[in-house]
Amino acid sequence: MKTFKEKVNDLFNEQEELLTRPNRPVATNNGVYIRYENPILTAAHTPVIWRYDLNEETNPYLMERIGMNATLNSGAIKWNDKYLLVVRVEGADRKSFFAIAESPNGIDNFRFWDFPVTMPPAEDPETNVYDMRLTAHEDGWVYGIFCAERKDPNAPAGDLSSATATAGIARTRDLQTWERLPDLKSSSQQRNVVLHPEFVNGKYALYTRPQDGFIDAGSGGGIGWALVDDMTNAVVTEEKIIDSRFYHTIKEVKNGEGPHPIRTEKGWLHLAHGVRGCAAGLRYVLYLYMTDLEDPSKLIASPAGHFMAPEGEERIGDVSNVLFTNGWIADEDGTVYIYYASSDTRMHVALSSIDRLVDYCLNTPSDRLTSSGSVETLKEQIEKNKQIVSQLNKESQTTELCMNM
Ligand code: BGC
Ligand code: BMA
Repeated sequence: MKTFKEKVNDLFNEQEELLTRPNRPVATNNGVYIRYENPILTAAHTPVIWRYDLNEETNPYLMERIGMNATLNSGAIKWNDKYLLVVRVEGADRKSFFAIAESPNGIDNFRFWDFPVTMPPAEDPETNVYDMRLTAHEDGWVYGIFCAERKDPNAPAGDLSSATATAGIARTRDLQTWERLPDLKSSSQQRNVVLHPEFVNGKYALYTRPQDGFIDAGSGGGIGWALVDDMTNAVVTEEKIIDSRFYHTIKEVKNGEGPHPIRTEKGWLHLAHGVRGCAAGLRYVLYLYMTDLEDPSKLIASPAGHFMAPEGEERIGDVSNVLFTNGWIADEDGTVYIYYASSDTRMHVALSSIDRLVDYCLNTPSDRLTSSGSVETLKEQIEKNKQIVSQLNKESQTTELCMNM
């Protein structure tokens, strides 16, 4: 029989093994990004000191006292040369909270800080918070914008599910202490609100996602854009849609900005999620688009379809058939670390580069929105390729002839 102390040691050792497990790239040939073998964070990565009472007197069976259910939709930032995620951790009690995990290389060895984030509640305290987007703004603050969810005050008695979604706003200088600012004021509910990193015409610029109800985007046409004077009292006065939803596409039901866009020579590079309905429920996939450098609200590239969709184990989880992202990090060398969650359960990383993602956006055909349009797009590529292939064949025949001589 192991002693209590030995069992405690086992817990720490097992976790150490999990945390230090090297992550390896998975061979793929799509040329756009590389997936990695292991999820970078799971509920089992949350610290032992969170979950267990390590006192033999109060926990003689060494049980998990506070269960953790999932680690998902994480904001990301490079901070003092470390890759930091503000993880949405969901407890067994279904409440989400934020906690920071850091890695020296962005692909493995992610480790949670000892304490989760203490996020001061809003004046009208919310029940649940989730999906933080981080923006190191040129004003010097790091902002975190997230969804603050409350029970719908207008729900009929007995309806304990209807909720309202509002954009919660906080800022920090050290990622340790967070100052809560008033929630975004908007005429509609809001989820997936993201702060652009630069001032635009001297104002703060927000990507928004107006929605009629808690789940339905309804008349909300897609990803919106609003300029705001003051983040300490952020009010959406005018909002325009910059990336629309369309019938029979991957984003027909809903879409939402992922992390804030990356500035590139050819325009702002955006990562977003698109949602469609099907018999199995909502299907969430990731897509990319680009907007103009001078006017980040002007769409300049809109490649058709999804960029990443759930595969294999990613398909299964608490909310299956979901990929969601709200964090990526672009390194100085152009490498892009895409942090995404699968099925509201675990976090992954995929690697790409600014050049590849921009090439993908500018050269992937856009959606002609009908089957016949898609066939035309395909035929154009086949025609061009047939010429290249016949040229290649001619060349290889010549080589063969030469070699046979
Ligand atoms: C969940 C979110 C989800 C939202 C809409 C919330 O209660 O926590 O993960 O996106 O509902 O379905
Ligand atoms: C929501 C998002 C995410 C979640 C997704 C799937 O609308 O905001 O929190 O990953 O649904 O459940």
